[in-house]
Amino acid sequence: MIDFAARRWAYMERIGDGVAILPAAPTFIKTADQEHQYRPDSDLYYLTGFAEPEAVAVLAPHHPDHKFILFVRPRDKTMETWNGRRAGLEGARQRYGADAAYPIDQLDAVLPQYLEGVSAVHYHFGHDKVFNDRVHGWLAAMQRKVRNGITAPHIMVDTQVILHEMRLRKSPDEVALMRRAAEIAAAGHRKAMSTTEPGQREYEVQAELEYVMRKGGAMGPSYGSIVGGGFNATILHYHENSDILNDGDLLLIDAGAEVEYYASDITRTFPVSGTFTAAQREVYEVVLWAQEAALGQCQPGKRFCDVHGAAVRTIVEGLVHLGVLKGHVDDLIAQEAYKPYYMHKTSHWLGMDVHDVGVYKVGGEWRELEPGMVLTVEPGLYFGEDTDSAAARYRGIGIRIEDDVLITHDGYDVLTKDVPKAIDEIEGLMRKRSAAAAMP
Ligand SMILES: [Mn+2]
Repeated sequence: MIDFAARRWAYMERIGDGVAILPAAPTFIKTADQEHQYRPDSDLYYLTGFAEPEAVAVLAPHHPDHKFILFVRPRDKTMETWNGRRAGLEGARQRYGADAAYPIDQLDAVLPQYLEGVSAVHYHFGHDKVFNDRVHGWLAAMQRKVRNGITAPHIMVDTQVILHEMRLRKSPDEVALMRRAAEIAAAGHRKAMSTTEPGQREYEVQAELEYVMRKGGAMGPSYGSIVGGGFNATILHYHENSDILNDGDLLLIDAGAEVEYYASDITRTFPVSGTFTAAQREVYEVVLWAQEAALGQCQPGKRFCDVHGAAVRTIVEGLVHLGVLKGHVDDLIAQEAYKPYYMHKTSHWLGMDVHDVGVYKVGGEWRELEPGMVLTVEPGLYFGEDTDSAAARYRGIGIRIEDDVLITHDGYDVLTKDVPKAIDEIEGLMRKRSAAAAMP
């Protein structure tokens, strides 16, 4: 159970006499009058637990009475009958703990009063241009009134500076939710591995996997599931998931679950037939070694770049071993000779957002890993349709192995360890599938 009030107090302590403005995420139209499923803004939800659209939270630690203000949609019997329940003004106070609540349509009239006498406004200039303009409008209007003795805020601070640093370090209750998101997705991946058969469509495997995740209590996938067989496995963000899975091809699945707005993010690659070919095995072992090398860097005091550096070194050593690259490992790394086959980074932060908040460099230096940070470790190798002749033997092989990793006091904890990734474990799980199918 997340203690949102405790989070707000911790945050307000850190913004001092500043005021934070946190708007709800906009809704997006899918087609005509149909909306995409609503996903609350992570910053707003992190501090309030409020998940409705058309809302704004204001945190004003300097205010004597109203430190937490919510602007929300008022109750409306007809609208609620059609579109779902609303907390309304009373719910904002009683269920979400707001000191004051106003209808959202009073935002322009009421919000500026909470900015008087305040030095800094904390706000995320990210993506909502319309709301950016409103914030600027309030500040400009206040600055026009300074001759009347009003003090207008003169510092704009992005929520990246304080709030995103808090979100980067996961508390034990957040880790518990992320662990659940990881376990549910792991169960989905195991199900995919143990039901895939040659001749199936990619979406049939996607359906098995997503069924297990939703049935297991996830809100749904944390991002669009990638289920790609054969050459589709060499397309990093393949999303059609519609082709036939052929005997002899690899299947790459990159899919995670969302649990109370916390994400998991897992990739596994396995043979459609249940048995790796010799060429697939050679490449798979390189990627697995690279992941092990990268995991070895996941400990407090190591820098974010060390994880990628270890993966790249092992990938290059492997490509030399496979005869795909020729030369000295250090030179090949310096020349980025691996980029045609390994073109993405090894890690990103993971949390409420799949590519979670938190800057990667501090003062120009890659930041040090600390206990409570969660990152993915996901090296890969891809030999696409236009692979050069040196790698012709591996053409059509796309492999990525991705786990979610919590940095602990003495090392790391792999949250997604319940999905097999060693070759014999994968083949063992898939053999049970054939045995079950063969039973009378
Ligand atoms: Mn990822």
